Amino acid sequence: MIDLYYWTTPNGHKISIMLEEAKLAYRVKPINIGRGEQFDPEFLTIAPNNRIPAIVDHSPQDGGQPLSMFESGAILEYPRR
Ligand SMILES: N[C@@H](CCC(=O)N[C@@H](CS)C(=O)NCC(=O)O)C(=O)O
Repeated sequence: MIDLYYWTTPNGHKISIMLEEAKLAYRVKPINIGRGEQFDPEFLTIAPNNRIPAIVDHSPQDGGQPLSMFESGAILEYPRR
């Protein structure tokens, strides 16, 4: 399962569209950037650039620990089954 840290912006939509098209299971975790939620310390451990989108893959292909990733271009290139 992938957690998508998201807000309703074009960069957020890029990732929700990719996840839908790839038919991958994901949960949306809203980050209201208008309220400054991108600066919450818990979110900064996932996205130290204080920007959405970001993801946490709880089942990475290598069977390792949950993997967090930020930057929409990197997320789009991240290989998944
Ligand atoms: N280069 C980044 C840009 C991400 C970005 O600018 N996100 C905006 C929303 S579209 C954001 O989270 N802004 C919050 C802020 O700057 O504090 C990417 O492609 O992921």
